[in-house]
Amino acid sequence: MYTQALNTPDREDRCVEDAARAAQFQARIDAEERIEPNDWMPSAYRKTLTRQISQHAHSEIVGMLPEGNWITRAPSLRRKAALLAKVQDECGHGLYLYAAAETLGASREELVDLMLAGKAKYSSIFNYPTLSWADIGTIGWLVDGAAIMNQIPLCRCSYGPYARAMIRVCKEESFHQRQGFEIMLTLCRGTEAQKAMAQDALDRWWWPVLMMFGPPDKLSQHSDASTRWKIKRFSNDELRQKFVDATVPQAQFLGLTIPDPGMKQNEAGNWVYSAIDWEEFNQVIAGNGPCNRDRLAARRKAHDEGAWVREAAQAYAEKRRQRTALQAAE
Ligand code: FAQ
Repeated sequence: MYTQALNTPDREDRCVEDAARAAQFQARIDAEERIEPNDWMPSAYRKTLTRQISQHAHSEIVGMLPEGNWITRAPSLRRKAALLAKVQDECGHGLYLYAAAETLGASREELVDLMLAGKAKYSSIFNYPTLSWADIGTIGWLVDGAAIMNQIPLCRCSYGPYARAMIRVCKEESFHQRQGFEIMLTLCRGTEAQKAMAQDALDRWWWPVLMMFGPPDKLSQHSDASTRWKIKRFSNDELRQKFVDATVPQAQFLGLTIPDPGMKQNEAGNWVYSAIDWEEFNQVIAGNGPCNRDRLAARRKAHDEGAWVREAAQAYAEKRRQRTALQAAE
């Protein structure tokens, strides 16, 4: 939908960069103006947005797998309907995001191919297994909770199509977070075994969720440029801290223990957490997490099995194009 707005004949002109244009561009950003697809932009801005938006899209699509694993095993019809709707929402988010990435000139096919070839990243969090029903509650509560913390500021991102896509995504993620928290509340108010299941899920997901916010600020390669361009409004560590501060009282309300015995509240009221195992994060993003291979194999299989749908859609579009051309010629 967005791609139709692209003014392709001007594309080469738009690539001609000079200092004056770059200064004008930065002045627009500083004045909080939105950058739109046909506006001139530095190629590095286009590149980093294509990278971030496509990685975000891949995360939504791969993120369907850990929860999709529980649709057939949800404990009631109501839980099943809610989970099915949530997983479909994540698919929708992936589609808005691919459309937003396409406005920057990359095609969806090329972006998806990079992911299937293992060359494009997606969020580290989706490389962990969902072992019990409590994992579904924990994903909604913590993974969607972390996603919202990161994505609310993206609604004010300088690039219009991304910022607008984020508004709807955030509304849906808020609902997902609540349904996850409600699953946790039900388990925590249930039997001892149910509460133990909830605690076990929190123990396994806590540290990987903190890693979702990305490397510490001093190691984040893209942060300086993304902050200057107002793609990022808060740093990785700032968002991680906001998330921890918001989550500790929720865990206390549930009666669960965050698996960080060293965690303390400082004078400013922030919860100071222990060191994160960045070696684990590096391994996961290098393709060596517990489920990386399974996730990519599942996406490749779905892509291959869906080839007929893409071919049928293309054949239909071609038929319509020919019919319109014939009608115009009459
Ligand atoms: N996993 O220099 P930085 C969701 C990479 S959606 C994997 O700090 P940046 C919804 C990073 O790409 C979750 N890779 O990078 C849902 C870069 O590598 P590159 C996804 C990571 O971009 C819920 C390198 O490390 N959300 O959960 C990760 O400035 C439930 C250096 O890092 C988004 O994508 C990671 N965790 O900041 C779905 C939000 N962190 O590209 C289903 C948009 C970093 O040079 C179920 N993205 N890397 O090869 C962002 O806000 C940013 O891209 C950050 C990273 C904050 C993720």
